[in-house]
Amino acid sequence: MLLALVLGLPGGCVTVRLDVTFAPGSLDLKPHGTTVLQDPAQQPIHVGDGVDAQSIPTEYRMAHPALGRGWRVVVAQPPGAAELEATIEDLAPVDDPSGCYAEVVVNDRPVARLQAPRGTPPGSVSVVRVPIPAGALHVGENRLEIVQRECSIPRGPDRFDDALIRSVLLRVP
Ligand SMILES: [Ca+2]
Repeated sequence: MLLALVLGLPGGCVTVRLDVTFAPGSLDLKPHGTTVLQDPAQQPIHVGDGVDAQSIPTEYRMAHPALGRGWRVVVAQPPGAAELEATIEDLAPVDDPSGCYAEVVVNDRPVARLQAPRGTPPGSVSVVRVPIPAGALHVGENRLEIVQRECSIPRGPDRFDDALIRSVLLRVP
């Protein structure tokens, strides 16, 4: 899976992204309706630093997960605003005492935080919807990522929350 960290760019140069694993290939954004980035029937993806990750089910838990998951999304015509719907297990809630959170990043720009509702108990599965502003996606290939950000209150070696991405949908009205 680490091989997926190496991204080929147009022009033949190669950059290495250390913290996000990209899904193989690319997906065409449907001009209207739902584009499936991560199908709930696919193997869920453990993201985080792998430290204090006991709440991730053992069958999906990785010793060295990537901090995030990315997808390459090809857009044929300029889209308006879109909505991202993510189903994530053990996502840090808004009132997480350690200040951990996940973020949606489009073409290296943070566009929204992904947080479970206040008071969500650890281990819960949350469905979170956030807007992707018009202009964030451009015509051509885009990189959309869900990334764990460093917790604001240190917990020893546990610096990033661990969570399990079960599905990711992109909706264009
Ligand atoms: Ca962790």
